[in-house]
Parts: sequence; structure tokens; C-alpha cells
Amino acid sequence: MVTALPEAITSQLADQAIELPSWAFGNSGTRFKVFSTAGTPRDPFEKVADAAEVHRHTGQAPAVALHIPWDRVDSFADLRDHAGEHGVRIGTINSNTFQQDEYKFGSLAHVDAGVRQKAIDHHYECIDVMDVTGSRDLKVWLADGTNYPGQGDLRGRQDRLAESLEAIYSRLGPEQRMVLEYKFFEPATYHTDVPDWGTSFAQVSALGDRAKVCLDTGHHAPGTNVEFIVMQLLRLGKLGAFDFNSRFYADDDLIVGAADPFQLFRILAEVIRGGGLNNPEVTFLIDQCHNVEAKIAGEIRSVLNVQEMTARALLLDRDALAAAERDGDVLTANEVYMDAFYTDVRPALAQWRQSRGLPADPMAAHRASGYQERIEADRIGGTQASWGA
Ligand code: LRH
Ligand code: MN
Repeated sequence: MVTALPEAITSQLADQAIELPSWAFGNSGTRFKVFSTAGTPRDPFEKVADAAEVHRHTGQAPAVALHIPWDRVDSFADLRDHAGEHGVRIGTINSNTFQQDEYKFGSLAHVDAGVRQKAIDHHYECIDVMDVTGSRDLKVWLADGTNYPGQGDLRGRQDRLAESLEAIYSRLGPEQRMVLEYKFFEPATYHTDVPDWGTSFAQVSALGDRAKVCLDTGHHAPGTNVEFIVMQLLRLGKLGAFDFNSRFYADDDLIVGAADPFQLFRILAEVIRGGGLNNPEVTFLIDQCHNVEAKIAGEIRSVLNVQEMTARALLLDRDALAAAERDGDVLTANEVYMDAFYTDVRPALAQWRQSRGLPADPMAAHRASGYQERIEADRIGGTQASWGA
């Protein structure tokens, strides 16, 4: 355990900004059930207010990512200003071409030009939203794929996807970016058109400098060395964003660091090694669903897990690691690595937060604020927000 963190570390933690997903504040679930929860927002304005509650107590979550159409409003200027009044801003805009009948056999990779154009037009709508909210990133995740061998021409789909992405990329403003998210399966079960980092890298590299890869930590085959992919994408200058969460089996979208804290530590160690921490090129976004646990508290826990593991990874004695590597001293190298992981930074972080005028224990502060009780009392009636799947 460390009682205090050196300024060299706290200054980096102070700059760490973690984007929250608007959809984590709405109801979500599985194909079996989407549970409702008292106090759940009924609209994007209430989602933004809940995200601001997380930032109020942690000081590290200054932006909220939106998902279109889940967060479609009459005036995005009003939503932008509402966010500002709550001390946060609108971040990444996520497109959605996975919930309409026309997209049964795909969207940007669909064999029918009319369906592709519909999907491209949806991304143009998202870019229009970005123009109003001042968002830099358009995040594209596609459910496109097939369920049976022979169902689709894998090569033809890649070529059509490339064409569609080019049309979208060419509409971006000079300060705007596209981040293309990959996922090895689900909902498609035989092949997914953007299944891995290599495919996303190939597609975004063909587009240009303002197209990058989005790495969702829950989107890899079991046993994948995710931190190796982080290292490589940073090395190639193509890591644009993280979707942080954790999983035991599939794309569980659980609280980041909950299922595998050591993996989160290893990922953050490569982020720091590769110059990805507090790098404006690399967005830290949380992408989770709180199916059974309290949503706002769940997001606070998530921000704290990323912060705590970042602090531990910043404690890594890289000179000792390099020396051990040079000497072929495997066990010493691993010992140095595990020392940092096993170092309890929580008391030092609590003290540091207090020194910055933030609550030592953000979770306790949230619970003491009565915010959850207030929204449960106020948000009666209306339709609770959800994925609408
Ligand atoms: C797909 C995904 C993607 C989002 C959705 C909410 O699994 O990770 O990032 O659009 O979840
Ligand atoms: Mn994701």
C-alpha cells in the first residue's frame, strides 16, 4: 500500500478524462429480459443529468457519449447547453444501424445499394448532430455479418463496406474523426464484417488519418491478449478510442475491471508505455450496461476502477523492468510487474481527491447526496429509456 502518490502520477491522473455512455443510465438487459429500475431517465436530458452526478463526485467524467436514435431530441443545441449547465459536455456520437428491419442482412455492407444508402444517410445525420454538439468522434459499430457459411460473399461485403465508409468519411469536417469498432461475434454468429483489429485497421487505413480503430475490451475471443493489440495500435498510431467494460464469457458489458482487474492493469500498462494516456488521440469511453445493479453508482465504480488501475500502472518501475529484461531475469521482471498491480492505491487516491476538493470516497458521497432517492421520487410516469431492442 502507498500512503501518498507522487506529483508525477497525480498530475497525470488529474488530466484523465473518461467519457460515460448515455445508454448505461437507461434500462438494458439480455434477450431474456430488460429489467426496469426506479428512477431510470425517461429522456437524454435526464441521462445527461445522471452523468453529471458521476462527474460531480469523481471529477474525471466530463463528457457523455450519445447513441442515435436512442438519444434523438428536437434540439441538440438545447441538449448541448443542458450538458454545459450541468458541468459536462457531449462527447462521442454513436451510430446505430442494427435495430431496423431493413438491416436484417446488413447495413453498410448490405448487397442492396438502397439499404447501404439508408445506412450512410444515418451516419450523415450523426455528423449533423456532431456539428451542433461540437463532438469530434463518430463511432461506428456494425452488427453486419452472416449466420451461415455461404449466406454472404465475404469479399464482396468488405468491398461494399469500404465504399460506404469512404462516403461517410468524406462528409466529416476537418476536426472530426471516425472510430471503427470491431467485434468478433454477436449478433452475427458465422462471420462479422468487422471482427477484429486487423480488419478495422485495414478499413480505416484506407480512409485516412482521421479514421481510427475503436477497441472494445469485451469484443475479443476468449484468451486474446488484448494488451498486445493495444500496444500494436498505439505503435501504428491508429488507436482512436477504447470502449471499456469487462466480461466473464461473451460481450457481457460488465463494470470495467470487475471481471478481470489484472487484464485492465495490463491494458493500462501498455496504454502508458505506448503514450496513450491523456493523449487527445485516444478517447477513454465506458461502454456498459447495468442490467441488475444501480446505474449511477455503477458508473461511479467504473470511473474509480479505471482511475485506480491507472494509478497502479503508473507506479510500474519501468527501469527495473528493463534491467530485468536485459538480464533475462524473468522472475524479477514479473515480480516488479506484480508489485505495482498489488499496490493498494486507494487510501492515497482518497487523500489526493480530498486535496483537490473532491470527496475522498465518491461512492459514499453519491449515496449521501440523496440524488438516487430524489430521481426515484421525481421520475414518475413517462417511459423509461432503454435500448428498445
Ligand atoms: C456493440 C457495442 C457498441 C455499441 C453498443 C451499445 O456491442 O459495444 O459499442 O454501439 O455496444
Ligand atoms: Mn462498444
